[in-house]
Amino acid sequence: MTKTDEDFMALALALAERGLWSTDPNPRVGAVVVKDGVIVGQGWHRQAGGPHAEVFALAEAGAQAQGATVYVTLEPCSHHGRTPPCADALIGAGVGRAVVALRDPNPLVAGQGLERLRAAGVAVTEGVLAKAAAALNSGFLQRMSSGVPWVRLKQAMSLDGRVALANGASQWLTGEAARADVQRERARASAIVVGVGTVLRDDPRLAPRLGEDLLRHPVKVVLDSRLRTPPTARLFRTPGAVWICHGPQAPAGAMGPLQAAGATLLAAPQAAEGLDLLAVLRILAAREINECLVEAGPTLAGALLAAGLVSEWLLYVAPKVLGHDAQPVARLGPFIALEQVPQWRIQASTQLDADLKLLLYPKEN
Ligand code: AOF
Ligand code: ZN
Repeated sequence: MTKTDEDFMALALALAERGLWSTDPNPRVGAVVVKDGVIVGQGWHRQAGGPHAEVFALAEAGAQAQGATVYVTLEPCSHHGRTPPCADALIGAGVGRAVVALRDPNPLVAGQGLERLRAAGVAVTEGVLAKAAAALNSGFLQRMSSGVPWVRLKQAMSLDGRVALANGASQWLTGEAARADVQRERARASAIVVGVGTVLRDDPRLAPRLGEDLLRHPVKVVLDSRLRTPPTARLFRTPGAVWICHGPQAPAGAMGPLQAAGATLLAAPQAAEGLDLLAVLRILAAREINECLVEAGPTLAGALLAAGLVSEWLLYVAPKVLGHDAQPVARLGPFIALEQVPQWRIQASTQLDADLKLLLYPKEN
C-alpha cells in the first residue's frame, strides 16, 4: 500500500521523540526524506548547539534529496542561531516538497522558514499531525508563544486524595513502577520545581535516576521566599544546576552561603502568600525553561491550581486510604457550589503495577 503524508510524518515524530531527554532548551524535531515513495534519509535533533534534524536527514539522503519530499515535525528554521538555517539547506539540496507539522513560534522563525521555501519554489504542506507534534513540544511552544513554561504538576495521592499522613509521612505511598515512571518524567523536564517545605522535610536529591547517562540534567528550582534552604541540602550534591527563587524579604545573610554551595539566586516579587508564581514562571521562561515538573505539596499545588497556572496534572494514585486527618492533595477553596470548583479532563490513565497514573488537562468551558 502506498504510504501517506501522515505515515511519513508519524515516522518523523517517532524520530523527534528520541530527543525527549536531550534537546532542551531546543525543541524535539525529527525529519524524513522520501524519494519516489522510498525513505532515503532520517534525522533527529539531539542537542542544542548540534545540527538540526533536517541536516542529519539530508546528509543521509545525499544526492537523492534532489526532487524529494521532506517531512519535518517543526517548521524548518530560517535564522542563523547556533547553526545555519535549515530552510537554506533544504533549498540547497534541491528538495521539491516540504511537509511540516507545525509552525515554529520562535519569533526568529515564525513563518519565515516556510516563506523562504515557497519563495524558492518548494511546495509546502502545513498541519500534518499538528496535534501530536504540538504535544511533543508543549513546553517549547508555550514558552515561545506566551513567555511562561509548561507546568506539569506531579503528585502522588491516596484513593481519598491525601498525599501524606498528618505527621508528614509519605514514603512510599506509591510502588516501584510509579516511582520509576517519575524518574522518566523528571529526566524530560527542563526544571524540577519544589517548594522549600519539601526540601526541609524530605531533603530530596531531585536528580533523575535512570540508569543511563543523560546528555543534560534538569535544573533544580526551589521556591523559597525567605531563603530557608540549608546550604547542606542534598540537592547541591547531585548533577544539575540549583536555582533558588526568593522574595524581597529574604535575609541578605543567607545569600552568601547558598551561593557558595552553588545556588543561583533569583529575586522574584512576593504575592499575598508566598512568591508571585506567575512572575516566577516568567523568570524561568526567560532563562529558557520549557517544561517544569512541579513536585508539589498541598500548599504549592493549591496556589498553582488557584492561579490557573497548571498546564497538565500528573497524579499517581495509590490504592490506599490515609484518612481524614491526612494532608490533602491541594489546599484550595473553600468552595460553596460545585460550579465553582476547577474541573479536569482525564486524557489518559495507565495502571503501573498496583497504582494508577492519571494525566489530566484543565477542562475548557
Ligand atoms: C529546526 N530543526 O531540529 C530544531 C529547530 O540555536 P539553534 O541554531 O539550534 O536554533 C534553535 C532554534 O531553532 C530553536 O529555538 C527552534 O526555533 C529551532 N529548532 N528547528 O528546523 C530542528 N531543533
Ligand atoms: Zn534548523
